Amino acid sequence: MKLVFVFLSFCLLAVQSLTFSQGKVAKFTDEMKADMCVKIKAAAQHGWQGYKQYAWEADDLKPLTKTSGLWYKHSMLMTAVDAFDTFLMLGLTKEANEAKELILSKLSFDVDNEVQVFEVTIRILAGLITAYEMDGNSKFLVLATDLADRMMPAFNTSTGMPYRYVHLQTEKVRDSLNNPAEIGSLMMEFGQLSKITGNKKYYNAAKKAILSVYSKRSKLDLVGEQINVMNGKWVSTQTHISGCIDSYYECLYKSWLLFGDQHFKTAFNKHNAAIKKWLIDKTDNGWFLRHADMYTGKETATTYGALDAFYAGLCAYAGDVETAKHIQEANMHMWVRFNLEPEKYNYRTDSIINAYYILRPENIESCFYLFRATDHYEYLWMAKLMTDDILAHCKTETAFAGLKDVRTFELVNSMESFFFAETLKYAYLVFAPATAADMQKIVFNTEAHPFKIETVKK
Ligand code: DMJ
Repeated sequence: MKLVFVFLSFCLLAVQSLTFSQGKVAKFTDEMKADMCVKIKAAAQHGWQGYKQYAWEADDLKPLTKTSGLWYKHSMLMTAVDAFDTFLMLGLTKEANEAKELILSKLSFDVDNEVQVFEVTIRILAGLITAYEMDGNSKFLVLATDLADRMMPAFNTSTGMPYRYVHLQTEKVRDSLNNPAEIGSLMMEFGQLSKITGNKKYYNAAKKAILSVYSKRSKLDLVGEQINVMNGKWVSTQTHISGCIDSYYECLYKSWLLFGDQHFKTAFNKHNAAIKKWLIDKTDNGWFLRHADMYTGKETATTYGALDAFYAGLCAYAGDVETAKHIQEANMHMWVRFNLEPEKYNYRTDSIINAYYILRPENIESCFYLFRATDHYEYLWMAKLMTDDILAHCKTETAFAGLKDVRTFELVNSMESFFFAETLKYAYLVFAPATAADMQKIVFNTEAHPFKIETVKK
């Protein structure tokens, strides 16, 4: 059995390299694109149906036990808020109306919840801002402003970098050991709220925070993965582009696009040059990114994974298609090597470190940016393969579930809200007409909520 499995994996890899590396990529027809869009819309409806049936008003659905899940004491309607703008972009009007009705009738932040600033900002605050921008109902903006105001005490530190947790009623803050991703990724949401409301305090607080991280970079222009927000000292000097750092880089570039503030562009350019110099590891299977020490640049691990896959898309978005292409080759290798991509993988020893797959979007997200940058069919084929794998192996009777182990397809009892916000959205947008997401007019936050570049003030 094991031998058959190894043989099949080998064949799949061989087919993959023939399909994607010869420069002779088969045409992806308009009919095929339309078919993919239909499938993805049906998947979004299936997942939402499961949430409605078994987890209505909760944060998320536990798809295997058919029960509901809460992040904190009181529901923040994580799934509904994260999914709303995806339903709008996919043209799922009924589902969008159901989510809107639920949010506007039930969501309140005057609750006894201590929340993680980063997660609640990228999912809930962002979802409410885009809901306001796309739908126009001012109640979304009232909710967004209330939430942001309740989180503002987190920024009250000598460095300007926020605490990780804040209580929504008491303003009590907790956990001064934060990381660049959780600090820097607040810029787009708080900044956009300032643009809409005309109140600069959100923009200023988030800008001070992200540039404070930048000011702590090493001489190599790299940052570590954990920092004390009280004294600005690095607690971990490990550097990479994975979790804890990833969206800090992403948000610097995107904040420049969104606000036109040169500080962000300068910071992104410096960091990006350093990433390319110190972290890119060119292998026969594509370009991976290593872990290293931020002060010496010395390699500390050859670990890569599902989260790292975003960087190909970011490079393509920032105009460096050549680098993006090679990294996407590595992303694709990681995907087909094990049926589906694992959370963490040692690309040098070719072994899995963490075998789970929790419906993450980054690899398909990179296909989206690369297709938009090149118009090359190969990124449609890649996105199709990934989407089909997810639909085949993660679909349950009630909704969708992550995998405990990508080698065995054993399921895990979780359907993350980013499956709606990001995975299904990027999958759909790769195949949909370009007008479905006009990238001259919007910038996606790290959770794929589309912020308008020109915002009409309220
Ligand atoms: C999302 O919440 C965001 O994309 C974040 O930046 C990283 N992790 C998840 C998706 O994998």
